[in-house]
Amino acid sequence: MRKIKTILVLLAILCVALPFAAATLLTQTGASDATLYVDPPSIEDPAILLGDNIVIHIMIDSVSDMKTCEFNLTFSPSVLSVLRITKLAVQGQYPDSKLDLDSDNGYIWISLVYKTALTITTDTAILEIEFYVKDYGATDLHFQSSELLDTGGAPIPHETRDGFVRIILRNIVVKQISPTYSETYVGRIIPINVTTLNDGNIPETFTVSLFYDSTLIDTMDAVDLPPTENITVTFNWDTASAPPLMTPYTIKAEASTVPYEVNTTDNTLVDGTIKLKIVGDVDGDGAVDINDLIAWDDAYESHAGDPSWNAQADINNDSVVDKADATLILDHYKETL
Ligand SMILES: [Ca+2]
Ligand SMILES: [Ca+2]
Ligand SMILES: [Ca+2]
Repeated sequence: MRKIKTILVLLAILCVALPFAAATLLTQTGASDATLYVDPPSIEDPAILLGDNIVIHIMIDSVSDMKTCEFNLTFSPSVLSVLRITKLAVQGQYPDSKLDLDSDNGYIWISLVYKTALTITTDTAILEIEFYVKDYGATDLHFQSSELLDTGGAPIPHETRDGFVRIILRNIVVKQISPTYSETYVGRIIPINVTTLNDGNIPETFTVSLFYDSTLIDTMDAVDLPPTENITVTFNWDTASAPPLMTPYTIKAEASTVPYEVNTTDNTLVDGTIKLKIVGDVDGDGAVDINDLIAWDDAYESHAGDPSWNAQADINNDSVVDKADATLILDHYKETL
């Protein structure tokens, strides 16, 4: 009997306590919806340039009986500086405020106190901040600390959502052209390396085209090249279709431009020349004659790297100067440009 009584008492306590617990839970759940945040959540517009201004809002949502809103918002002082902070009227009220702004160290500390505590049920802007764009780069607009207080001075649980700003730099630069030969025989395939740099701060996809004089050799793709990284692509120029000339061909590389590119001049590089010769014209004077046979003879039986080696006497490009090369000279004997 006594046991039953005890159980009944316990049940009675639970019946009273449970609704309270549930109510407390509901209150907390409701309170945790309170959010202090930056709007827009992210600014990454490539049209924003150095020296431009950008405006963000500090917003609040789902809060009851808020008397005080206080926070420290940090940002990268190398990217942004603060131009203006404007208090906005909420439900007809402008709050009293204290401000500690430090653009050199990148923070805004502010305390807003409302005469009549606010109950806010929809996304509401409480502050407008205008930044000046100092440099390229990225920065969070980070709530390092924040406090919402009710009329009694008790903290209101809440979430914060940071903002993010990226000042986008887009620039492709052709850095280097490295032809394998400066003079060679018509018909050879010439590998030419072209090095291109993504000098911006976002990954880039673009094309690189290589020309001899104004004639296109080929176009190749660079896909998602990360910021600050180089890519080297090898073009194989089949010279069979280009006529041999006394004047060397000029080699030029062009990277396609990307939107909002800050410098398009450095997308083009003219670097290096390649002289295309008649097959057998060892000395490159425009005629295949006895002088070329003499030059061949001087290099006879040499291998690449030997003291007497002459790459131009190796007509068939097999790294040795021998009779096969003389045969090619004789095949083209008396030819001139
Ligand atoms: Ca460029
Ligand atoms: Ca010659
Ligand atoms: Ca040879």
